Amino acid sequence: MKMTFRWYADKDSITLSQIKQIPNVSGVVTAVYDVPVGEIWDLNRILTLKKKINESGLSMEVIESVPVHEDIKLGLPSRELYVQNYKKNIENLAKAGVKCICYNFMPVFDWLRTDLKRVAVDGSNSLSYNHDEILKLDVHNLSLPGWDESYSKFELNGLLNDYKNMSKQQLLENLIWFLKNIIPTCEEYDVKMAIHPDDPPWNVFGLPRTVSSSKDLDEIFSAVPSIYNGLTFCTGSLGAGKFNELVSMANKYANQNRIHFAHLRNIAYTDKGFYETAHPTECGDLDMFAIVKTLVKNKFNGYVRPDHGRNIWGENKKPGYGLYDRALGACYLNGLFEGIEKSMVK
Ligand code: DNO
Repeated sequence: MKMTFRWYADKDSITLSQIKQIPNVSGVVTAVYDVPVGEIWDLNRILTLKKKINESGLSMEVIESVPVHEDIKLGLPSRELYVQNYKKNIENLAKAGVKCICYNFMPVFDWLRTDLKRVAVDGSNSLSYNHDEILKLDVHNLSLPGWDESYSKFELNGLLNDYKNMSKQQLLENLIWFLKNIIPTCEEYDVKMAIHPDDPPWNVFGLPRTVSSSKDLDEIFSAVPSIYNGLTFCTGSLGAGKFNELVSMANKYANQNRIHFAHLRNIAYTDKGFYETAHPTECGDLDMFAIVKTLVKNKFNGYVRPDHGRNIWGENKKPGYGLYDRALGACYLNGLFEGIEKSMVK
């Protein structure tokens, strides 16, 4: 596996040299951030970003994300233009040596939590989700942690309305249309697409979801069988749904060579949802050891990153994306991979 670390480029208060000092991290996962969704990323900007990262001794082989324009998810006629732009982005990223693109197909919100700073008994804080709190919200007057800056109330109401009558099946068809259009470009330029599962993996505010379960993934892969149509195996997102059997999913999709990228993090269930914990198995409800063991057993050779960390040791960074706890997560995961790999060779 190739251990990476998410870095929000110039907007990130964490530096490349700090990331380089985390043992065994070989690359960053990043994006060109200030281009409106659906537009083309200028090749020179991509190359400048890559140069800066390479000069710090790190690689830039994974992009998270190239966002998909809502018109594609909605299946509007303007999707024809946006998909051409998406293909151009794949081509430009390939020219800069990018090998894998993480993206999602969630309408409107690409993750949802009800609290970005749930305080634990040890004083650390992390993101959490409580379904009762979601149900209490007025859908026409939403204010959600982490999203208030992204949409005005007017835009949000418009988008929610656009999706009002869309079924899960229709959203899936729109995803398949998108994949059928872009995968030939991915094959030509050797760039693997890694779809991020729904987070959380159930419908919220009546918005359809189509990447929540093993059944969903099977449909997506059988509709577009190319190996370039793959998965970001996000344990926290899939694992939030207790119906998802993570070890058997890891087994199935690693065996099919579909897992191009793994987001490895742990969560703990509550009566009404979940909260994010430190990475080790004993800190949450996901068996990180069994998941990693299954990946190794299937000769998984993709990219990995520690996912959301807590804010610890007085750090007060972007929720989920501080330095300290993600660095601890990377070290823990490195240890798991090394231990399992070496014991399997014996
Ligand atoms: C949240 C992330 C997501 C992810 C996108 C991928 O922390 O896991 O925002 O980057 O869903 O497109």
